[in-house]
Amino acid sequence: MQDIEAVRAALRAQRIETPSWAYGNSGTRFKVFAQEGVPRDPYEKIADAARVHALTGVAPLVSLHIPWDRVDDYAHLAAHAHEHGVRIGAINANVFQDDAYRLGSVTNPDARVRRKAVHHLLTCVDVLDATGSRDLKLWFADGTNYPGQGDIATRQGYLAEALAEVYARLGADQRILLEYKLFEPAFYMTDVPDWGTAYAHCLELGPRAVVCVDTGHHAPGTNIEFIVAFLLSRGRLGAFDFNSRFYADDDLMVGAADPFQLFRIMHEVVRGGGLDPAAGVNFMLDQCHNIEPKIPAQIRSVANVQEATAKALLVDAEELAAAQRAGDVLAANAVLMDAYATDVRPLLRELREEQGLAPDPVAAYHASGYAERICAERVGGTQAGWGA
Ligand code: RM4
Ligand code: MN
Repeated sequence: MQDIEAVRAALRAQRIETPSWAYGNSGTRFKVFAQEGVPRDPYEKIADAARVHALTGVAPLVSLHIPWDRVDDYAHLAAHAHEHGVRIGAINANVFQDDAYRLGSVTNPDARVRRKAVHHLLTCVDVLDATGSRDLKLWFADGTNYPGQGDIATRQGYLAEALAEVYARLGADQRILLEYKLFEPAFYMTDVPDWGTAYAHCLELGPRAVVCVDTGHHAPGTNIEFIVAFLLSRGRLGAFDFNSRFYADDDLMVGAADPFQLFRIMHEVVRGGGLDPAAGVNFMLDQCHNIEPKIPAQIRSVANVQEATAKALLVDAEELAAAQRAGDVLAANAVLMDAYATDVRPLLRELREEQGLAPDPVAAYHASGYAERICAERVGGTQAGWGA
């Protein structure tokens, strides 16, 4: 039997970070459907993130994307977050939306473009300093569309050089989260396509370079929990970008497409000690809400992560280990399935009530009048979206 008090304590301690871009307008390359009440600037995005935290009690951090969330005074933005009861989390460096990056950013064949990209990454470290953030998240859209377009090994060298320069600039408590992605926007070859490449670069850089696993960035059928278990065992699992995919990088709500996969991932996290804050795993969401209302979708996503975590915590580790030692295949599998089949929603409702929160945060959001208020107040100006 699992110690239920330990399960409760672990759930109370878990923190989930929400992304500023989830609150802005988003869509596909076919259409962006604007929504009423969407934030016009990073200050309003942070206010929405703070709502999610106020209702869930476990989401006190919000990631920024630079330049989407560019402001003149980042310390002021951090103070605004603080006033709203949240903090700035990971800083996502965006080097994929400037015309100069057509052939890549840090792996561009032109040294001047590489310099421009590295300069932006270094500027993002300044943002970390100003906001007190720990993590610089690097995702590169770099790659090639056609065989022969670029030299793969040369580009790996450029990547290593750029990463080394940024790593050298980090403060003692700051980290690089290196994210990988199988394909898109480059379709033939991507410069950081998989966890192995990210891990190899992190090893070369040093202990404060760790891998970010975006759950949407794998080929169908990939055993993501293996990747999680491996990286965690080597001290290199830095963060998750949680979301759901049916086909490619769909960025849908975490736990929506395959809640069982999310459970299996969280089982490896629990098993490997990744829930302990000392392990340094940052549980972030990287989602876009194209057709559904954004704030309740974030609340639901936070709850989905909590549910998967609760189920993973309920796995009877001793019984599982005993069945594995005995080679009892069916018993071992049953231990996992029993935990997965448990309805943990009553437990989570109880934990929320203990904290003085409403047991159903989505219902509480709808009852709060916040949605009506932002629709009435946020009139005029330019709504935030990709690129703003
Ligand atoms: C990328 C990657 C990054 C995210 C951008 C918007 O595919 O997942 O983490 O910041 O999209
Ligand atoms: Mn991501």
